[in-house]
Amino acid sequence: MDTAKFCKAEVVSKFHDVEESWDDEFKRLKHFQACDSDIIVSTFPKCGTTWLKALTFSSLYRNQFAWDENPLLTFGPHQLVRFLEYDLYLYNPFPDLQNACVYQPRLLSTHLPYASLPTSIKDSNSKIVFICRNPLDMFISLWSFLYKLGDESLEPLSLDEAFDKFYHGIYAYGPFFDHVLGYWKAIQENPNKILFLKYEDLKEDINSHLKNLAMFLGVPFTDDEEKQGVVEEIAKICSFENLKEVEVNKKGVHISGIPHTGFCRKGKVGDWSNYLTPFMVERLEKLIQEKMDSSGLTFSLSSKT
Ligand code: PAP
Repeated sequence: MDTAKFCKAEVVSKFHDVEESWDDEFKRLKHFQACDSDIIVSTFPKCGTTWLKALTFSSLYRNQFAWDENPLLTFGPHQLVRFLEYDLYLYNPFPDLQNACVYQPRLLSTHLPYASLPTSIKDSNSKIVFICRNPLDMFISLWSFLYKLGDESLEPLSLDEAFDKFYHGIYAYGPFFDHVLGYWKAIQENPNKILFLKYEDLKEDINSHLKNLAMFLGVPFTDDEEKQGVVEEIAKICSFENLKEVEVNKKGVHISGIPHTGFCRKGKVGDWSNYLTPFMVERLEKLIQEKMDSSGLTFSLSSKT
């Protein structure tokens, strides 16, 4: 495992004012040229990005490092799978992608809506792994995250204020429902390009979803690997309980300035019930019904296990 390469890949960046720089960032990203072999982890924030990065990284590259040297034991998932828009193209239209991706094929990530992806991602044979989460948990996860990050000189955003913004789709990456439905529609048109996962399904049965993921990535688990328990080992190393305890995830700071602890909070399905008022729940349930309508996409709001 080449530690120096990962350190070199850490471009200087900081948490930025999204509204000011968003257009510029989108323009810079247009320079990105996807390769047919690229894998892109794509998510709406707080839907399982950290987990999916860990799972994809470990499955895809499992034969490229010794078992007890999984880079996840030393680096955070966000250091290993870099965001196109946050990390790489934020200040540089031509970032060093070779150093950003230590292993091959390239594994990158984005929070961009499908409609805003660079055309080369859509037009090439690159693959997209997408994860969504029920919007109630996603919203609470986001609110808790932003609350912790709040500028100390500003009043923190109350739950009511945050709810109002979320309900009206006011967020840097656009409305949650449009984002999720964008990928949902894209997969109907091109099922071989996108693997569409749900956080709650992974929570319920990680092993079979991990096998599907590896199959989709073109690196299916062999019978021998299955017998040796490789699937269970990867699930374990990527689990919330394990990632939370890794030194770098307890003490490290993401290049955006965000402490790594911010990415591992509770990792549960149904935590929304500890925060949302019955009125908020009713409004969100109606909104889900209205937005998802005839799409065929549904969400589990509580844990089935
Ligand atoms: P990001 O989009 O900012 O990278 P993301 O990783 O999508 O964040 O979301 C963080 C959520 O995933 C947190 O949920 P919570 O606030 O409801 O607790 C975090 O705890 C959860 N999470 C992080 N790692 C894992 C994991 N390995 N397994 C399950 N959930 C996880």
